[in-house]
Amino acid sequence: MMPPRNIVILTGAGVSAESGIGTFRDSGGLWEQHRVEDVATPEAFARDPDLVHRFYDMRREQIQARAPNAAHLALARLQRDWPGQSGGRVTLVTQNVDDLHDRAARAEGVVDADVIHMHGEHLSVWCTACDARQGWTGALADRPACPSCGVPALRPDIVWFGEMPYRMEAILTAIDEADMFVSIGTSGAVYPAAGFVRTAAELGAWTLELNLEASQGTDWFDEARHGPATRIVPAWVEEMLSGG
Ligand code: BV8
Repeated sequence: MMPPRNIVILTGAGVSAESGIGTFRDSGGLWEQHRVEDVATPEAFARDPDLVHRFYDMRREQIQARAPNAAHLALARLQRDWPGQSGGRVTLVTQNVDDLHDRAARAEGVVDADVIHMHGEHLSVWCTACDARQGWTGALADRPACPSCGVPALRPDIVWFGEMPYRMEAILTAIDEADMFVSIGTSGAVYPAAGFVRTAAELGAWTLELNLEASQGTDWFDEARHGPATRIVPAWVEEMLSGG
C-alpha cells in the first residue's frame, strides 16, 4: 500500500470516555430516565425546553471540568506533524460536542487545527431569533438574552436528531481525497457519520477502526484494533509518525 497522504479521522464519545465524559451507549443512552434520542431533538425542545436546557446545561458545565486525554493529545501531534511527513493533510471530524480535541490542539501547538464538529459544540449557542452563534460557557435554563439581539431565544448549538449535521460538504470533500479513513471511539450507531467508512472505502481509502470493542460497522473496515483509546491511539500515531 502506498504511504497515505491524506488522512480523515472520525471520532466519537469513546475518545473522551477516559477524560471522564460519559458516552451515550455505556450510559445506556439514558439521562434522567429519558433516551438521549428523545431529549436531543427539536421536538423535545419545543415540548419541554426546560428539560432540554437542563440536559445541556449539566453537560456544558461538566466538560469544562474535564481535560484532554492521551488520545486527544496524540491526535493533535498527528495534526501538527503529519503534513511535514508527506505534504498530505489530516482532517479531524468529531461527533463529540466537547472541546477536548480543540484544547489538545492548543496544548500541542497545532496551527489552524480546524476540528470539524459535525454535531455542534456545547460551548456555542445559537439564537433562534437572530440566527447569531457565539461562544457560551454558562447556563441557558434561565433564558439569558442573546448578546446580539437581546431576545431570550438562545438554544444549544448542537445538531439534534433529525437536524442536518454541520459542514457535510467539507467532510465529504475530505473523504473524497482521503487515502486513509480512521474511526476512533464510536459505536457506528448514528448516521450519516456511521456511513462515512463505506463512502471512504468505495472511494479507495484504506480504513481502520480504533475502538474499545467491535463497533456496529466493524466489518466494513480493512483493519480493526480494540482497546482503550489512551493506549491504542498514541500507539497508532507513533507508528504513523515514525513511518511504521
Ligand atoms: C440526519 C449531538 C438528515 C447531541 C448527536 C434510521 C436509520 C438510519 C438513520 C436514521 C434512522 N432514523 C433516524 C435516522 C437519522 C439519525 C440517526 O442516525 N439515528 C440513529 C439513532 C438511528 N441521524 C440524524 O438524525 C442526523 N441527522 O440524519 O439528518 C441528513 C442525513 C444525511 C445528510 C444530511 C442530513 C443527526 C444525528 C446527530 C444527533 N446528535 N449528538 C448530543 O450530543 O447531545 S448524536 C450523538 O450520539 C453523538 O454525537 C454521536 O454521534 C452519537 C453517539 O455515538 P458515539 O459517539 O459513537 O457514542 P456511543 O456511546 O454510541 O459509542 C461510544 C463508543 O466508544 C462505543 O463503541 C464504545 O465501545 C467506545 N468506547 C467506550 N469507551 C472507550 C471506547 N473506545 C475507546 N476507548 C474507550 N475508553
